Amino acid sequence: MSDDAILFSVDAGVARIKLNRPDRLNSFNDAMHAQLRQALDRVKTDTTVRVLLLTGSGRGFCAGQDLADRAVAPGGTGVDLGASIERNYMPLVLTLRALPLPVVCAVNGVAAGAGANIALACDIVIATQSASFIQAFCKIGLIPDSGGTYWLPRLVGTARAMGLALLGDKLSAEQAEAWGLIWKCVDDAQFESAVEQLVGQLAQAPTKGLAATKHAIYAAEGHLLDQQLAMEREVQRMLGNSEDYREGVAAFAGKRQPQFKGR
Ligand code: T3D
Repeated sequence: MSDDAILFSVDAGVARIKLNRPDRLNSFNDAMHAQLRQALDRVKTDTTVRVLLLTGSGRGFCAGQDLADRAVAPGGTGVDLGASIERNYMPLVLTLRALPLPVVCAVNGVAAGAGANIALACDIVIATQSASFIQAFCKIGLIPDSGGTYWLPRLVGTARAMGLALLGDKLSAEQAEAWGLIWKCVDDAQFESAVEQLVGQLAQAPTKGLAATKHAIYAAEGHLLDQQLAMEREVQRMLGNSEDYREGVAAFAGKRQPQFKGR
């Protein structure tokens, strides 16, 4: 096993981040947050990267905060969790949402606590059939953080959001797909190839257009129709000047496959 809390690589337009504390179900400690921040900084600035894949090592995706790092005990003093959220979880979620490229989360096993909600912060969530999602916070007296109270009602409606958050039951990947919490659940045997096919496709796609699409869809959550239409007009104006748009139209006319450059 590697000592690195994450594994990071960039190849053929795909940046890969693998959470790598499998003996702790890839739960977050400070080292993992720091290494993740560094990797995301590189993704932000490396113009060769056209898709980011986030996944986990071993049998789990991520079990949220490493509770072994929280030295609290009954009768003792509390801890300022707000400081941890401010320093680590908030910037992580906001960075994933803001990246100017598609972010795929491949949920390879259990995703619990902040682990579940960081998966939901990604643009496309694909899960292996044996994976599951657990809003574990209620079992330790906390609220769903890392965007949990924001994504859950939007993705599955208030009734299901409440059930998941207040009961902390395990939601299977299949049920998560059926409820619209995630994009897709794939048989365990096909999971790896499905993930590779997905990131391969996105790495060849018109990155600027995809980035603008994700940002427009997220912006729609706070817009009225006329505001959204105005936004679409402005974004389309910008994309009409992109190299990839010209290539897409030329490829269509020439009845050939487009060769997008992400510009
Ligand atoms: O603190 C702050 O900064 C505020 C932010 C908080 C964000 C949060 O994420 S709070 C929520 C924290 N997470 C949890 O409460 C989940 C805790 N884990 C579990 O409930 C279970 O492990 C799972 C349901 C995820 C999986 O269960 P199972 O039976 O498949 O595995 P297991 O046996 O419980 O776990 C395997 C090992 O990983 C085990 O270690 P051991 O006994 O083999 O030495 C277990 O202790 C360890 N582990 C799992 N989750 C965590 C963990 N160790 C530390 N922290 C964890 N979160």
